Amino acid sequence: MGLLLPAPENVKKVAILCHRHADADTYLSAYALSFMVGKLMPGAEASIIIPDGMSALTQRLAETFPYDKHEESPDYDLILAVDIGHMELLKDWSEKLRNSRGTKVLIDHHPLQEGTPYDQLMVDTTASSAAELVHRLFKELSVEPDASVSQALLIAILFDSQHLSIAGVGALRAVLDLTEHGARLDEARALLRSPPDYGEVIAKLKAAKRCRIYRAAGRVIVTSTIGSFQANVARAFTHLGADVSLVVGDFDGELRGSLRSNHRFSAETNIHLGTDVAEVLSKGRGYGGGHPTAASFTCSAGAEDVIKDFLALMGGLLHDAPVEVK
Ligand SMILES: [Mn+2]
Repeated sequence: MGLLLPAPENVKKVAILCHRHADADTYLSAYALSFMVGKLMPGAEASIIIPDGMSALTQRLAETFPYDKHEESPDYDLILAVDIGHMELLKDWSEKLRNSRGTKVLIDHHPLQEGTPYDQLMVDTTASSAAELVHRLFKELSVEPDASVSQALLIAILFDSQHLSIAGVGALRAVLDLTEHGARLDEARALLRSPPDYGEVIAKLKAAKRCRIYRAAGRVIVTSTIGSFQANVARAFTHLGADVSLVVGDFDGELRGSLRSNHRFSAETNIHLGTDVAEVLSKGRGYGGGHPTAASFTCSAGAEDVIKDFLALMGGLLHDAPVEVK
């Protein structure tokens, strides 16, 4: 699966492309690739391109691992796209990539989409991060990462592998090798820790203080009200062990609701929070939908009415009326 890059003398401009709203994996992989381009093609100018901003975490990481901003070029001789997933995630760069006359390379751990315009691929869906593939590329092309690049790749691997909990052997080998090149695990973990958002903390604790607990068919259902962070609060209730949670709050004269359930509940009951709950609750008075274990809705009814309707709906779906636990 070795990549064949164009000869250095034919490359003046290189674009290293991240997916939109860049996360730690795509950005730090791009950071490492720009170092690699500098080693392999010292005469080329490498630009990291971030189509639609960065996540808050990535913004913080980019202070430690900064990139040089260059004026956008009309075209590039080489485009390295990393951790892209869907072409739509490139925003306006999707067309620029298609129309480019340069060599287009994809380095990705997402499944390959049909009809993509790349000339060369390094795609491995068994990798838990794109950074793991970038590390492999350093090996294949015999480029030694320095301590900063090693640290960047280590952080990206930790980020995308949920702190190695879903890491495969390849990622673990890469981690070991990166630490031997100067990366530090303790520092990587520290850089990934986000400062608390106290607005969210207070919202969670207030909602917890006024939550109501129900049992139906052996399951635990939790409802509460809060004016903001409904989704985070609903998720927090499932982290506490609730099977299903509903959190509602007024926002701009409307009622907003968030629903969460855990995977066991979803698998065992087949209740889809998007189609079975959010859509039903908002029907005729708003709109809603979502995924099996995460959904939301907006509607014009009052909080107490919606909670009552939700409990009745869950009673029907579970064939057992919820009973409040006092
Ligand atoms: Mn990734």
